[in-house]
Amino acid sequence: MNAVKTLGQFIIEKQADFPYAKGELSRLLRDLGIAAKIVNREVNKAGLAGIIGDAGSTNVQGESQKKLDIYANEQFLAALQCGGECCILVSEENDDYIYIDSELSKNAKYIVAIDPLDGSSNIDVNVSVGTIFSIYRRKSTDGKATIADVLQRGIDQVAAGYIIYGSSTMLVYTTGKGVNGFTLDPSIGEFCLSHPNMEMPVDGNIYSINEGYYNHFPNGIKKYIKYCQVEDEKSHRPYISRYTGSMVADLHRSLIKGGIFIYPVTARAPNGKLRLVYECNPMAFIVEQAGGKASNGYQRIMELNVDDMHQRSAIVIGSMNMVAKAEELLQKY
Ligand code: AHM
Ligand code: MG
Repeated sequence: MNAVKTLGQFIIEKQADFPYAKGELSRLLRDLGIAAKIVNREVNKAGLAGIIGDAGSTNVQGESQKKLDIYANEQFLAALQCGGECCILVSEENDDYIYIDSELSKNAKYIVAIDPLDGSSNIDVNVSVGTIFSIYRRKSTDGKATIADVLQRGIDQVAAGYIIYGSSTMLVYTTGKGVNGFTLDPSIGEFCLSHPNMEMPVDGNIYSINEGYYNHFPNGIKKYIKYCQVEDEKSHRPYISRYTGSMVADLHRSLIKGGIFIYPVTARAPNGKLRLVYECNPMAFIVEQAGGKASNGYQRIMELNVDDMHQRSAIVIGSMNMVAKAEELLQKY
């Protein structure tokens, strides 16, 4: 009989990969896992709990907030406050970064950036949503952590992960030594290792992009979409198109089956829609660790400078060869 390995056991085991680790990152990951279970419980019964729908407020980006956006944000903040390992939280739902001011956190070394509930427009219709997180080590050595600690590039991430609240709930994360996926077993309330050493196929035949905006796309993206649709047996084209409106769900599928996810600049979103710090960078870290590629079409996502914690970026991410082809066309046209 195969023994079950829980997320908690796995994290402790992997701590040995970091010779000087004192267990802080492990505890931080554990705290995020606990908050994920609480959010999962509410997402699962959203229709019953009166928490479907808009909260009547907007976030810093002027997007309307769902009640579950706010709930998830509160849960992750509470978990980090109790954990004592995180000094600053950056969230899609908060205009400014939040100092974690608890007695426990006074020597905290880590900064967490989070999109607590990504794809939240899908909640009301029972389609998968996700959480995306990114973890940085603070660079300043004394006093309070500063904005410079927050504005680090993606290559400085020490860990990143996502939770997908789907037909099953999974937590997938990396600390820079490969990618591992854990499925929540609701009967024991634990994330259990189900997808060890995830590797993204170098090629695929599924593309994810909101084609409704076709007329607003740059020429290179239009050419790539046409390339996906051409009949060519050798390269398995035409490709299949899948787009849920939840980046986590679309990328999770690409990670497992191979594929490409694109959110380009558009006439209406001249800098792209997705946020660099808590959407693009963590997903780029995971995808690269699984053998895939992530860029804005011209430059590696994780090397982009961060000037604003809510800044947006175009993103072309997924299987190595598919991303390379999209980049080639973007740069040519
Ligand atoms: P959100 O953070 O406000 O939920 O927006 C992010 C989501 C992504 O998950 C998804 O890929 C994208 O927005 C969908 O946007 P659009 O409806 O413009 O295609
Ligand atoms: Mg989001």
